[in-house]
Amino acid sequence: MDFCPAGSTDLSEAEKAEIETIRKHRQELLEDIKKLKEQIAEVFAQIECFQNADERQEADNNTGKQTSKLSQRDKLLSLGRKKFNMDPAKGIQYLIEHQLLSSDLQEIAKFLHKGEGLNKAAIGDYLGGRQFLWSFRLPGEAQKIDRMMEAFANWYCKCNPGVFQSTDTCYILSFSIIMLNTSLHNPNVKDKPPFERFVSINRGIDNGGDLPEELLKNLFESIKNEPFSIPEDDGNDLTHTFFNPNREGWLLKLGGRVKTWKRRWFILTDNCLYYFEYTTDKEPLGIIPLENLSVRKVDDPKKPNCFELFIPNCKGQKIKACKTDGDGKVVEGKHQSYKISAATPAERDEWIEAIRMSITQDPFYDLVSARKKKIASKN
Ligand code: 4IP
Repeated sequence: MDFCPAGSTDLSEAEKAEIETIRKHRQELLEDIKKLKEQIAEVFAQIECFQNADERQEADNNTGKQTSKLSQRDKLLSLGRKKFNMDPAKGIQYLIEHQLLSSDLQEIAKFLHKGEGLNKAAIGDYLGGRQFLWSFRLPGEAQKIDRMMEAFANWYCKCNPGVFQSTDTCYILSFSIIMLNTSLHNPNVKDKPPFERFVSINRGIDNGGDLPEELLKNLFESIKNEPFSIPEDDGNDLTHTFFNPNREGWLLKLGGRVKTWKRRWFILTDNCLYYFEYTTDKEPLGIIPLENLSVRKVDDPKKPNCFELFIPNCKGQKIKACKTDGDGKVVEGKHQSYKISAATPAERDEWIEAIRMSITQDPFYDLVSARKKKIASKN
């Protein structure tokens, strides 16, 4: 299915950009699914390989020969890395159990730092508080970002005594820098902050005092001139696929303009809600990014156990989403809200809860304001 070209009529620039983003995202998802399939095939091949090796080993033992320990070790290591990419803690446990890694923290740190065959998001997830931006991606979960940034601030202040009055200053400034980088260089952010705004965001963060303007100016200019970027992943990013969704199941969905109820297979993953006609469909009928949406329980005269997705405080505005029209073209969604009916009250509540957890909220602002409050209460 094709997305409507960015130049189609009736769409504002922002909407076109949004559709373009959704299109790219979809493409990434399809590529991830492809990689995942290849990976699954590889794991199956390895399992088969192990079984054959075991059989050979048994046969060799009977004849007094030894199978090559080295290649067996490589295979186990490769499997351990794959396990790590799917579940970092289990992967490490597997590697330790198979004596491919010692439980010594320094050894584990070296292994992660080398990162061979390891997925950066998984490394970020596992560390949750030990290393920094250039070697893995920040995890999406606010608490983990908080721990990681705190660890960074502590370490930075230890290595650079006297730069900041407290580690909280370093913590807040680091966040401001990340936000500045995004605001200045993300093409979707139209309102580029001037230097004065960067100064005002950082007012009073150094134990109630201000950081030297020159320091802020240097930081601002350096980021403006050259964005820092987080390295691309080596692939294998399982978090962005339908492989392990937060939730999936059948629900009834009410049409946007024509109010017909359709039974659709819903998948909640990666902060989006996807719906399909059949569970086996590769292409979704529609994609609803959950960013800036809210979810609540509602009543409907015709269907039980309803909930709806809506834009808080915005009556009459359409939800940004895309769907396949009758001709198979991808077009903008027409919904001001999505009314959905679950089979039971319990399922409805579980969906509401899962969607709430998935709704993207930029955690940075909450984290920074908590730190600022902490500083204010200290003074
Ligand atoms: C359709 O009704 C379906 O309910 C569509 O759902 C819906 O699109 C259409 O909404 C609605 O007109 P008919 O099949 O009776 O024509 P689905 O795509 O799941 O089949 P949404 O946007 O809900 O996907 P509008 O807004 O296009 O009319």
